[in-house]
Amino acid sequence: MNKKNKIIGVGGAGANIVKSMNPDKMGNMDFVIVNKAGENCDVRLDDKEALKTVIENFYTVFIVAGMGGKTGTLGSCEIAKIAKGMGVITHAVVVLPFAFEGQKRMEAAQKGILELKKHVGNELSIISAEDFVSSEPCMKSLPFSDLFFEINKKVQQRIIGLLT
Ligand SMILES: Nc1nc2c(ncn2[C@@H]2O[C@H](COP(=O)(O)OP(=O)(O)OP(=O)(O)O)[C@@H](O)[C@H]2O)c(=O)[nH]1
Ligand SMILES: [Mg+2]
Repeated sequence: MNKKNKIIGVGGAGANIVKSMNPDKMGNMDFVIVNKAGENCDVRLDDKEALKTVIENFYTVFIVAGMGGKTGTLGSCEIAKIAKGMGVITHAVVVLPFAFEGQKRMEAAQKGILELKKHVGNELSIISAEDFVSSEPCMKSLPFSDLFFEINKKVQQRIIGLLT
């Protein structure tokens, strides 16, 4: 059988993570960016019909987002719910914010994860930006943008791990 997979990047972080991926390393993978109105994307989160079309017929969907903002947090739950309802195998790989982004953002992220778990259950892979950076001493001196670059790579590696 010709397995098909799709990565759906949701929100700003989801979009950046998807754009940073190397398709040559991802096998038979399609990439879609979902974001809110006014943001550059393939599908808008409020276009429910388009969202269903994106999910339809795919063997496995990987939802990717940064937690703690609005679009990625709410959107990943919404997409997971639709995908599960359609009987599609659905994983979510999400990133928890840095501590310095504030308590409010972290709480929103944790709340989002609890909600997401309702839809994807154990198929949830969480990468803590804070833990990742503090576990690698060489990261300390890197600028913010490079940290995101490293985390984006980590998300890609997680998905590759899930594929094999
Ligand atoms: N890995 C990675 N994480 C990011 C990036 N940009 C933002 N983040 C993280 O993702 C979290 C959510 O940010 P965004 O994705 O920009 O937020 P959003 O989902 O678009 O939400 P709204 O814009 O508020 O609707 C942030 O708090 C950061 O921790 C990125 O390029 N890569
Ligand atoms: Mg955004």
